[in-house]
Amino acid sequence: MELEALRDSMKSVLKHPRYLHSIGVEEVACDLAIIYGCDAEKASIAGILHDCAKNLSDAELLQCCERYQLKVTEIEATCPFLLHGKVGAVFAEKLYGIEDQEILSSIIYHTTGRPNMSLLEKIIFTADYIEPYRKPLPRIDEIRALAYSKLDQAVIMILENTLCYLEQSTVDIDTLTVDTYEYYKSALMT
Ligand code: DGI
Ligand code: FE
Ligand code: FE
Repeated sequence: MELEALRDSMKSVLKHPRYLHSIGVEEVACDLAIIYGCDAEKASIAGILHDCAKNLSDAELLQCCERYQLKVTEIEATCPFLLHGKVGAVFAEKLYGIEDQEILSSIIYHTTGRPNMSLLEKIIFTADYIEPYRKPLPRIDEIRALAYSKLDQAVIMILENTLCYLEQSTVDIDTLTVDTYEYYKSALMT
C-alpha cells in the first residue's frame, strides 16, 4: 500500500489521538532517516504503522498471538499490551502488504528496543518517544536535540526515562528493555 492509503487505514482503525501520534512518528522518523542516511520511505511506512495493533484489547492481542502462533513470553502474558508490536508486525504484513523485514522488525521492537538495533529500529524507537503530539516527558528537549545529532545517546536517555518510570510503578519490566539499556550504555563506554 502507498503511504497515503496507509494513513487512511490508520485513520479508520485508530482512535484520533493515536492516529495523530502515528502521523507524528511518521514525520519524525522520515526526518531522522534523512539525517542518518536511512531509507526515508521505509521509515515513513514503519512510523505510520508502528501502533497499528494498539486498538486491540489485552484479550484480543493474546488471541492474535495464538492464531498466528507468536511466542508469548512470561512478561508479555502478564502485560499483554507489550504484544502490540509483535501483533502489529503481523498486521502490517497480512493486512497492509508490508514484506520488508526491516520495517516489520522495527514495528516488533518499537516498545522495548533490543540490543544491537538496526538504524531503522533505532529511528522508530526514538521517533515514537519524541514525536511532537506526545504529552511532555522528562528531559524531552534534551532528548530531542540528541536524537537529531547523536542517535545512540538519545536511545540511552529514552531507556533511562522508561526504566525510571517503570521502577516507580508496579508493573513488570521486560528483560529486553533492561538488556537494551545495558547494551547501549556499555557500547557508549567502549
Ligand atoms: O504505544 P505507545 O504508547 O506509542 O509507545 P510504546 O509502544 O513505546 O509503549 C509505551 C509504554 O510502554 C510506556 O508506558 C512504557 C511501557 N514499557 C516500555 N518498556 C516496558 C514497558 N512496560 C512494561 N511493563 N515493561 C517494559 O519493559
Ligand atoms: Fe507502541
Ligand atoms: Fe507509538
